[in-house]
Amino acid sequence: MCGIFAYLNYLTPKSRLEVLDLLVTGLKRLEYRGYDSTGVAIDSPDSKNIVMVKRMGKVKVLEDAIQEHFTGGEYSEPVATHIGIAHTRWATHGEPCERNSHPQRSDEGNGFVVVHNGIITNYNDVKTFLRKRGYEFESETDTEVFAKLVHHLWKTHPTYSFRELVEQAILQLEGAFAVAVKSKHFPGECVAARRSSPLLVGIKTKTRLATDHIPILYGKVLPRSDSTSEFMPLEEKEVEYFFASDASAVIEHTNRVIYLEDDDVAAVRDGTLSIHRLKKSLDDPHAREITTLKMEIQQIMKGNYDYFMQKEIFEQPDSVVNTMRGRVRFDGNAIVLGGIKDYIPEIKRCRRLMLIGCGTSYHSAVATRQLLEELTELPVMVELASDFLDRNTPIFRDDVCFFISQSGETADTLMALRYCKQRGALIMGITNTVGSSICRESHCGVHINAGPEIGVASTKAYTSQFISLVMFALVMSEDRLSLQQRRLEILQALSNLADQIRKVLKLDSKVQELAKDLYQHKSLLIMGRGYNFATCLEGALKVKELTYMHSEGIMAGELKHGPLALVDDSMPVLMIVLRDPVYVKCMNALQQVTSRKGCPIIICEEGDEETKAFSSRSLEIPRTVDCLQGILTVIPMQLLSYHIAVLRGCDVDCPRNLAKSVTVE
Ligand code: G6Q
Ligand code: GLU
Repeated sequence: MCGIFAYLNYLTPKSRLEVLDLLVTGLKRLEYRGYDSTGVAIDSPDSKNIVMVKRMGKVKVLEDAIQEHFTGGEYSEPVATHIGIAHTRWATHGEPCERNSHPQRSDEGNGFVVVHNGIITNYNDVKTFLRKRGYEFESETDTEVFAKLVHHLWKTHPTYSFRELVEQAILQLEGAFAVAVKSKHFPGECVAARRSSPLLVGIKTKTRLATDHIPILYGKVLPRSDSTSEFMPLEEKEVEYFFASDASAVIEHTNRVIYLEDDDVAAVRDGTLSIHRLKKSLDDPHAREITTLKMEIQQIMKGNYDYFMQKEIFEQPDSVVNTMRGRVRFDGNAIVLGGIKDYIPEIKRCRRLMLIGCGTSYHSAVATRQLLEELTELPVMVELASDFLDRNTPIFRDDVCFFISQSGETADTLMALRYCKQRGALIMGITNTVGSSICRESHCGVHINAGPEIGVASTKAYTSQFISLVMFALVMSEDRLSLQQRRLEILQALSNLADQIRKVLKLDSKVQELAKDLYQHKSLLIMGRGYNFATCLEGALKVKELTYMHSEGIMAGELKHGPLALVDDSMPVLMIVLRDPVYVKCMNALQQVTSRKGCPIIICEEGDEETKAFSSRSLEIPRTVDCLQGILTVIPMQLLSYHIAVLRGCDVDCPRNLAKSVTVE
């Protein structure tokens, strides 16, 4: 859930102040992942001790504290080799406060300090074990047991290398986590490991590396004094390493990264990186590949926008095109999804499609279900990952299961994936994050290519997920003669989508005016049905998470079964009424609302005077094919929640209690 960032410079002199600067910048890039408290650890000026600064609150608070704390001239002296670790937390165990912030330490002398992402589930047992051996705990975190366990192992196994100590500790722990560890007993060394939480290593050298592969090593570790011959022979001497929870924190330094896999332990000693596996399995590769990232630094900067979310909303004309780029050929009406094309015959033979995700990603499944049913002629089940797991849902070998996730790391979705994989289903990942766990564990999939999404509230990922699923439906119906007319109509609409989104974005100032009417209210009901029901759910989620107002997405068909009782002249209501197959039914709902003195804001089609006449406040959006309308209707909802949040003084990019990547169940 949190952000881990560590930086090791080997024979590349940097002052501690420069190192701190790098650490803080790294944390700022990761802040969207969790942001209730932060901390850093670096070497003391004589390099014999470790100094930590921790603060409650956001990275800015830590940055100010660092400026106050590290004032001495000795912090400006260059050091040839140094390792600093840093963390931005999203508390799971223990309230957010300085004491519970990371790095957590092994003892008063800061022998081992650790930053940790995720949860150690058996921490209580380990705590009891350590308490019996005299350890006293100073925080409520699960993390602290890790630091103290490493310390205990160090005392009882004095010949173990740093990596071996960390490995041995991890073998005793259960849960889903990633860690980076620093020790004053092993200066200049860093060890990092992952199990179910993301972690990557960035490598920066002056010239290109001699190899693109880091061999994987197993078994006994050499004692500390032994030669380093078992390590990867990096020919470069001067080298910098970055350990981070995701690529956005390293991209400004290097585009060469290794994505660690579960049970990998990465260790740097004498400037050399080695990767070890905790357990050997038959299908393990022999090496981890160094990947070259294509991401640009500008992609993760805010540019002229006030917030990342705002930037990401306005990027949608481009991001939807990027999702289709190289896949949809509008001239020949052909669609190729490279990541699944070899599996299409198998998918066509399946018993049913299961679409599984959480939050916004789940809503993209709701939005496209009807079209998938129509174009694949298969039963389509749409599932919230958490509920799907709670129910122990029956899964069969001839099921095709889609896992939809922007981050590709959401724990519930990943658990559901593993559950289905074990039962022999075909696993398809729909993610935005190349190299993420969901990507790697899927048999096949579609990268939605929306570009990095930093704002915690998902916007452009939703529209790109939507389009990816539409493209899949089009691929599945390629050889159905009876569906060709429908396919052409959709392809035609896809080619106009970017321009239509631009048009919708022009409603921004009008939406801002509506936000002024709404922001002091306590609640907002959003009603619609058919292809636009998903927009109601997604709009209500955006309003809740960004503005802390109550909001509900209501299926208009359900109105008279209960929700109508909420409607009176003071309840804010927004209704989506488009000229699609359920228009008449939506009009009935509109009448039911207005006859209870409700004054709904209406989202309708451009020039639809008849519908507009029902309200003094409306937003007109361009007409497109029914199954793509949801892309155009969700954008005013994204803008509306954004403007209400700004007016209410909420932190748009970092809503309270939330984090971008939910790597805990
Ligand atoms: C919404 C949030 C959230 C998100 C889920 C699933 O604005 O971003 O609902 O969609 O937490 O996340 P992934 O798509 O990364 O799996
Ligand atoms: N479980 C740890 C804690 O509560 C780490 C949480 C995180 O991932 O930020 O401190």
